[in-house]
Amino acid sequence: MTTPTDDKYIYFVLVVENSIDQQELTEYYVVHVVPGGNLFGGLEMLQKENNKFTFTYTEDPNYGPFLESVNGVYGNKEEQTYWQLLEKEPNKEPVPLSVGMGSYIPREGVAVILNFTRW
Ligand code: B12
Repeated sequence: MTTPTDDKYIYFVLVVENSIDQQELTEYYVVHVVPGGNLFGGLEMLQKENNKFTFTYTEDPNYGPFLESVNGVYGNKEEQTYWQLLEKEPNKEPVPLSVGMGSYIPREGVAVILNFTRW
C-alpha cells in the first residue's frame, strides 16, 4: 500500500454497515482519492489495495455506476434491498447522497457510509 505523506490525496473514512442483518459487524476503512476524485475511484483504489474490501457495480446509462454489492452482499430487486450511500460530517447526522458514487466528490474528513437497507 502507498502511504503518501504530502497532500496529494484526500482522505476519508468509509463505513460499511448492514441495517437489515444486525449480526453483520460494521467495517471501517480509510480511503483516499485524488483531489476532485469521485467516490467510485476511491472504492476502486480501496479494492485494489485492501483484500478485505470488494464491491461490484452495474452501469446505468443516465446516472453512471450503481453500487450493486459490497463484500459479497448484493442488493436485490425482489427483496427490495440496496446499498444506500450517505455522507456524515463530524458531529452531524448522516445525510443520504443526492447523486451516485460516480458523481459524488468526497471531502477531506467526512465519513461515507455504505448502508445495506430496504427501500
Ligand atoms: C426508484 C429510485 C431508486 C430505487 C431503484 C430501485 C427500484 N425501486 O426499482 C433505489 C431505492 C434502489 C434507488 C437508489 C438510489 N438512488 Co435513486 N431513484 C429512483 C427514482 C425515484 C426513480 C427511478 C425509476 O424507477 N425510473 C423509472 C425506470 C423505468 O427507469 P430506469 O432507468 O430503469 O430506472 C432505474 C435507474 O434509475 C436506477 N437507479 C435508481 N437510482 C439510481 C441512482 C444511481 C446513482 C444509479 C446509477 C442508478 C439508479 O434504478 C432504476 C430501476 O432499475 C429516481 C428519480 C426519478 N424520479 O427518476 C431516483 C434517482 C435516479 N436516484 C438517485 C440517487 C441519488 C440514488 C442513490 C445514490 C441514493 C442514496 N443516497 O443512496 C441510490 C443508489 C445507490 C447505489 N447503490 O448506487 C438520483 C440520481 C441523481 C444522480 N445524478 O446521480 C435520482 C435522480 C433521485 C434524485 N436525487 O433526484 N433509487
